[in-house]
Amino acid sequence: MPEPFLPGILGAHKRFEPRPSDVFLASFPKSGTTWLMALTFTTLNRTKHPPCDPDHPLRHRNPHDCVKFLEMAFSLSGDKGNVFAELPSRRVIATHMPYSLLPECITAKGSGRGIVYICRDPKDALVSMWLFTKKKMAAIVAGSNDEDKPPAATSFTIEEAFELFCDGRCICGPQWHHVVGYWEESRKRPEKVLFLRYEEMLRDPVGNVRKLAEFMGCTFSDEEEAAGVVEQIVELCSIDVLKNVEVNKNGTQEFVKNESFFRKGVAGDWSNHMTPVMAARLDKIVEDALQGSGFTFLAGPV
Ligand code: PAP
Repeated sequence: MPEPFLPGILGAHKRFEPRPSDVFLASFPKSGTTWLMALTFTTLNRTKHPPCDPDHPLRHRNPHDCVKFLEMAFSLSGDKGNVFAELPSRRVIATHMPYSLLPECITAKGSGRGIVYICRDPKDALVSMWLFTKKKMAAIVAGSNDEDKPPAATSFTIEEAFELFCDGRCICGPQWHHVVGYWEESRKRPEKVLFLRYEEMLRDPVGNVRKLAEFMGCTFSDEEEAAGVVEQIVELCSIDVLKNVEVNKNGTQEFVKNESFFRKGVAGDWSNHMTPVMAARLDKIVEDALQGSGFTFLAGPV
């Protein structure tokens, strides 16, 4: 964990007050969080904001403005108020924290609070994170008046990113530990943790949105199914639609342009940036680390 994240994590542990109806979206960075935020927000709020509404919040707000990160919100608010206290129920809250770092009030047995985890092939998460980091560093450098700007911020190579990732030295790393922590919990308590796979969601978005709704206790009615509401949610939250929303083309979050959250949105893009030798090395590291866990990234539907 980078040091600047620590006060936010501590703040979440000390001051977050959960509600039984909360839904937590957990992920290793660059695994499809933004997509999951959009799908969850739209699914839960579909009565108030029908997905076909031309004025739907996602048509003028970035998903990161609709769903906040637990640790980041506490980090930004310092010792001041708890931004989540002001939100109406049902709240949707995101986190990149590993399962082992979640506040006990969220994980406690019998707490009834739902966690949806999204997992992605580590090679694609790595490539996505590397490209995002380069963009973020370039934006920080461009916005800085400091004479001592890091001179070669954007020259961060895939080889450098790869070595750090293989060592588990990246935000929330090692990635495979992050995934397995949630996967194990989803096996022990499937009613508490829903484990989704980015690649499966690309293959069958409608089926996965149905699964998500069922998990959150808001299954689509026959009327909604007949009216094509699930398909409308999938369409609204598709990368092509979200990419073209004005705020996602020109808006910003803290040091990050909103457009950086929407790149290709496919499975297997790693092969355009990593050599087969690099891929085989990472696959082997992951395979060795996961031995005995019963989990594999190569599995089909879980
Ligand atoms: P975060 O950790 O900063 O929140 P996150 O949203 O988890 O990022 O991951 C970004 C990835 O999800 C990007 O992948 P890529 O770099 O390989 O393209 C991004 O393109 C992808 N993504 C964002 N929105 C969608 C979407 N609606 N459908 C599918 N993929 C998406």
